[in-house]
Amino acid sequence: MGLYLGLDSSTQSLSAMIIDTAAGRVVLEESVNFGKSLPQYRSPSGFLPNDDPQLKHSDPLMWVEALDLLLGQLRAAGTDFSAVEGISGAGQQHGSVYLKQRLSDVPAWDPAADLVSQVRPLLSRATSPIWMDSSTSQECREIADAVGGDARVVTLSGSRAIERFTGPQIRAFYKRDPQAYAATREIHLVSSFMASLLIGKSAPIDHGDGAGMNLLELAKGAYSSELLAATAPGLADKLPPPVPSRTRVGEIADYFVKKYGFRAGTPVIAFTGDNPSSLVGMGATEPGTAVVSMGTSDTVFAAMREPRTDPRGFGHVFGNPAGGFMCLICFANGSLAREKVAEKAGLSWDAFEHAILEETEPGNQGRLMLPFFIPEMTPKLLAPKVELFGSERFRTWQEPAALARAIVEAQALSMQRHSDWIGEEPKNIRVTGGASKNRGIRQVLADVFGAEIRALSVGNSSALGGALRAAEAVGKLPFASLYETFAATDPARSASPAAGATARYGDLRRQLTERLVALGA
Ligand code: XUL
Repeated sequence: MGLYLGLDSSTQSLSAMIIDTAAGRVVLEESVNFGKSLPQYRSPSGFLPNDDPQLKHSDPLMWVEALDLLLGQLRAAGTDFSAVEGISGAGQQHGSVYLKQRLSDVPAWDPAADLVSQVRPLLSRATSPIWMDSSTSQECREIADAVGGDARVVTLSGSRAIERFTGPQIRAFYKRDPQAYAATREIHLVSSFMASLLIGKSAPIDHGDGAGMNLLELAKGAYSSELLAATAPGLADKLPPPVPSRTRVGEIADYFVKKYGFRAGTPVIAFTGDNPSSLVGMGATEPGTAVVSMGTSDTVFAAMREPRTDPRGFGHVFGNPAGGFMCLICFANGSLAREKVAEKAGLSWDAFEHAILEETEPGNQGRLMLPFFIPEMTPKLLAPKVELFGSERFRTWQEPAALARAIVEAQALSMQRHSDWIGEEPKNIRVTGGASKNRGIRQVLADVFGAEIRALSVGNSSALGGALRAAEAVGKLPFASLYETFAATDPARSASPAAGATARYGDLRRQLTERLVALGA
């Protein structure tokens, strides 16, 4: 039949997509929203509320429980798991899970009990720092100093030492709770943890997501002894090995065969990070097409011809799951900032779109807004700050339409400036994520970048990427032919630059650059 299952363990939900490669269609999509379906974890947005805005942790047991819940939902929806020929998936990047035992050393999951009660006693750390955490500046400094400076970290790992990356987070854990660190036998990324649950053993870490740890030596695809030593003692023994993304990491555990009816021996392909997975799901694993993903965070990413690095230190180089490398720039204040501005300006989401398209014009009469409601990584800003600037007439929250355009244009200009180091101006941009449904936002991206904007018909590109990666690795179907079927663009959701619009951004681009430079970017 050719059914492949892709999973996406993201900040707010765990999602599944099943594709049928023989019929060329998505069979079904299903999702568990952590806040709504698992309120007992007290994480309405997928992480534990904390008074300190820099601390962002999640309960990893929530992800475990979500897996049983999701598979149960899929079975209730009539899914015949015995027809699934391969599984892969993705996890939110950088987050880490700490275990007292190697998962390969624990008894097989018992199908008579649920997964969460079997994983609970294995945790050596009750919570997992996630990508939104920005509490490790001190540790980043220490790691960079230990290896001889920022430039050395970039050369080795493809990024500066970054607060949310796994290495600095591990160092912070080691410093804050050395006993618990010493009692930790294995540290997983969210991606390798989810794959481990499925195979009932320790799954390796793929090069795509592994590159977001500040621990992997990109050129070699192996952990860097310098970075390991700079991060925490004995770390090499606690990490699963790094592997190419298309590695078959094991077979589905008996637990899932007995409980949900998977076929014994169903192969599981290494899980990767949500962005690398999305690169596949968006059909963008060849250079020339950039992706703008507008979810909780906004990310801009693209396959790279050669592994360049960002001289300003904000962008990253990760592994491209199809081989080679990809670049990525992440903006924490994505949808959250757009939604906050819409709310403060008293605009519904439809009114927000209307304001951009019908009530304002490209260039917004020189008005811009830099909106940082939560700590930002690009540019690095640990204390939230919202700044309106531009023309003298733009000093208050009383101009809702101008505000809507101001934030969207500033975000697009910031994406453009912060991706200039890639050395290639994208002429084709594919957009994904909730905000990409907004016609106004698509038009601003087209105008600012002077590029054709296309959205895919499929919604969750990260889950789709998982299913496609399973089909490629297990079913031996080339990505190019899979893209033709599954990464088709939706003509109703495209945008082209309006005549003369791109040229109208010269002044705003200059203003924004000045502000970014003033912020140290
Ligand atoms: C990328 C990043 C985020 C998360 C979101 O570096 O931190 O995009 O992957 O899940």
